[in-house]
Amino acid sequence: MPVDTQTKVAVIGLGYIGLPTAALIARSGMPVLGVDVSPHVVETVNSGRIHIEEVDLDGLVQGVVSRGLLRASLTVEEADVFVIAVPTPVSADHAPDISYVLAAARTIAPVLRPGNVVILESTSPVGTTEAMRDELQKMRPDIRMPGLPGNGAEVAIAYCPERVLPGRILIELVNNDRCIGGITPRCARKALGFYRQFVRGECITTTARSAEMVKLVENSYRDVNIAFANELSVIADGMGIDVWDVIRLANRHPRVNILQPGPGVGGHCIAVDPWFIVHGDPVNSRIIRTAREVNEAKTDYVIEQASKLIDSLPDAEIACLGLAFKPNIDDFRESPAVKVARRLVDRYGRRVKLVEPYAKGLPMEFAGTPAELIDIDDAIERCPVFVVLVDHDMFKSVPLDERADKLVYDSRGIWPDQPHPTLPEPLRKAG
Ligand code: SAJ
Repeated sequence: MPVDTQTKVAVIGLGYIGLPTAALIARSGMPVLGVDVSPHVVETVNSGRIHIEEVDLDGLVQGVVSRGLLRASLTVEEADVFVIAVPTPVSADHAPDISYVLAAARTIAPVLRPGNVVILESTSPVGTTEAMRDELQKMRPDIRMPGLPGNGAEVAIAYCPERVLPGRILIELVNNDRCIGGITPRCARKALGFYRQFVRGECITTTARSAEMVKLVENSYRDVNIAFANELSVIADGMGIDVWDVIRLANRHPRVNILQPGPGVGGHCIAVDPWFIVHGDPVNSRIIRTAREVNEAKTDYVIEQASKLIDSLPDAEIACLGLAFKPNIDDFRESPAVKVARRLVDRYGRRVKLVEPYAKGLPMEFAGTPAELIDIDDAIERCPVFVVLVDHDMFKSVPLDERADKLVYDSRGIWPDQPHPTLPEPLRKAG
């Protein structure tokens, strides 16, 4: 579809989703204003640099800023399309907080004009797009909003969730299918026309409420399936069975595809979004809530099992392999590996060494502790005990002869050929 280079776009929130989205829209030829509350973010982007880590994003941002297609500001200006990509955190009691979305609505309300399209991309509890519409209507009674009694809405409001995988954001933003939910069918069609200009994947329209649920369901589906694998791993440990072997063999069934156990679920999405559903219907979300509990409990289980192994070799140095929340990325947000390593440092102090090829320095969670960052070669030389927390390719490629004499607790199953069992037999039983 030809790009309408006259369409002015404002992206509210320049975080992990907002900044790559703004840069990609700009690359397609539409002028984009990125708005953020942080002066540091605004300055960084305007100088053509980035404040987050994501593959190839630096070059893209530098290119579109230098061509004048993307600029950042603390204040919003008039535009044709507004894309909102602000955080929607959960509170300690798992209640979703949509205050940033409503604040973004209040930010754009003064510059809103008839003919505008407003799109929410933030992961949101069902009903948030309508709440955003109500907030806009409150501030702009002069503009007719969609889906309210009376005809002839003057602006279009839609929900279109991002569904990109960290580490592949730029590829997936363009190639993934998009689900576009309008407050009315007309709103959906308007938003569809916008996305078709820079998305190569299929764009499918639905209602705003369904689109909100689609996003939550995708991540809950994954959480439930990871919980199944994590539950199996604990059961198999108790029975003295190798869970990785069981999963590999069960997955040879044409209709079985079990995911991989690990030290818990990290990142900002899969461990959070299921709570939005549970909060929306606590009585009926039994599997979804239990899956969260199983995945959270797995982190404590790994800490206890690793500790038993460590206790069997008093005074030995311990290498924790990996801190990232998943393999081959430098993202430590909500990482179960960080939680496990931190608790081991609390228990075993300076005996614990951290190995993380993607860390530039010691992550802040370890500030003030005796923990030390060492490289994998040092670990192989110095540490008789290995606790594998992340399945980075670099760890997987360590050959057997370099680790055959190590006592290994492998929470990711990266070394099926490790000669001694993950846990000595008596420790397994005690687990
Ligand atoms: N994990 C396991 N076992 C597995 C798969 C994953 O323990 O078999 C763990 C990972 O180690 C990690 C966590 O789950 O700690 C999440 O990793 P992930 O790769 O499954 O997902 P994210 O959080 O990087 O991105 C997810 C994606 N959602 C789905 O795959 C349904 C992505 O498409 C979403 O856009 C993203 O959440 C988001 O922003 O919501």
